[in-house]
Amino acid sequence: MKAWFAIDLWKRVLLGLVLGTLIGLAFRYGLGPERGSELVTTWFKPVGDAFISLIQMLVVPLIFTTLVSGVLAMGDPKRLGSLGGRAMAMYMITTVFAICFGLLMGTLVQPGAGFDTSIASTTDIEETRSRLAANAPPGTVGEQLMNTLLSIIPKNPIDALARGDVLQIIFFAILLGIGIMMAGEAGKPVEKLFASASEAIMKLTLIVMETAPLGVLALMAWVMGDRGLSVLTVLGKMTLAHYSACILHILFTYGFIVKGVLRLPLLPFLRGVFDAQMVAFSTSSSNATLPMTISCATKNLGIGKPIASSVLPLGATINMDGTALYQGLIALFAVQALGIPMEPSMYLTIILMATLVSIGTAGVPSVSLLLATTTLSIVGANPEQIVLIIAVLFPFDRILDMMRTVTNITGDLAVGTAVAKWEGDLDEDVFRAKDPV
Ligand code: DAS
Repeated sequence: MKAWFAIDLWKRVLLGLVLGTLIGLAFRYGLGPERGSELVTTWFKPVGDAFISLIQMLVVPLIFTTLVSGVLAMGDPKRLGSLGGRAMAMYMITTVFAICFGLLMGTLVQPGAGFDTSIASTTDIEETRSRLAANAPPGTVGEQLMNTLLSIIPKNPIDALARGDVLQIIFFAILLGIGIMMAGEAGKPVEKLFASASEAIMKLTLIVMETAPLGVLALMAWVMGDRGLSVLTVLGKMTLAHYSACILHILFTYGFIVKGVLRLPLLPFLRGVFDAQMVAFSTSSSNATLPMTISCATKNLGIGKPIASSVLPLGATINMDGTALYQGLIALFAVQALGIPMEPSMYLTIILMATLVSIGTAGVPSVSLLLATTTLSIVGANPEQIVLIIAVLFPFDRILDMMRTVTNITGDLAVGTAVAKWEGDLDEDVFRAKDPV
């Protein structure tokens, strides 16, 4: 047993991912889709759900205690302004690059060209119509964005903590930290309380992350057993365009930031984010991955806790490069599949809309596909065509969402590394410790 835990966590998680995939495919193609799907859903999905619940259990206490103690550790509220400003700027820049990669691969691969949209069954279409009706956010994208920004202020912080509203928790934790700081000596007992609580929750996170190999195995066995690889046959070109765009964005955009801008070695970064990427890949949820993202940031990349506990929860909620990239790709898929004429000016509109949609997307599985209605409407798809395109994509979205979520959290960690370096809160000895050279 000791030998098992002596192995690097990322190697154990990778083993879980590979084994889970093979098990899932064995069930699906060995026992047939129905029987295979039934067995993996009975045996593996509960273990995977338990793992997701275990890590989600950490999100609220981790963000709240670490962010309050992080703000206090900064010592100067003005630093929050510079930190926040740099993070927001980096969020926007990397998101625009992500969409450009999505548009590039959508143009080169042409995933929608000659696509037979009649594969969408009437059931798929009806189910999609009701899903869209149930999830349709009120008002225009501008109003939705305004609502998202206004909703950041919690009327009742205890209720925000109870509901796990990440943006409201971040808002309240920052103000509470500033309040404790301004209380001077009278605030010291509370400051000590939050510092020790944050330390305890970080340790608890490390313990829970030891279950990641089993959790990832169970989730991959369920997903692959339930969905199989039909995404490659039905949406082969879309999958190719999406995965290649994400990989190019991770290697070139984040690679340029780490190596070109920060002058840090790229391999330790890629090695340092790998655990979080595996959890993101298997859970398809940035929010569920957040404890692992914060753990990788502090333990592997040497990012200071004040920055890890602010930039990463904020990023998990409003910085979703993979999601934005996919919105650009869906727009081109629809234009190609439906034969809609594409004006050059529409590329700029797609970039703007995809950026707004990615800000408004929550960090949970497959939510951004339902928000694609806005992106599809701006390229000229009518309501019936929008339902059709989403109905075609929905059955396979989980496999595509896995890569979106990996890209989302990798982008958060790249921005976190940059902001930590610029704020002088990056322990480069820790960062470089992963450097095998
Ligand atoms: N699954 C979402 C996330 O958690 C991304 C998406 O749906 O695009 O990041």
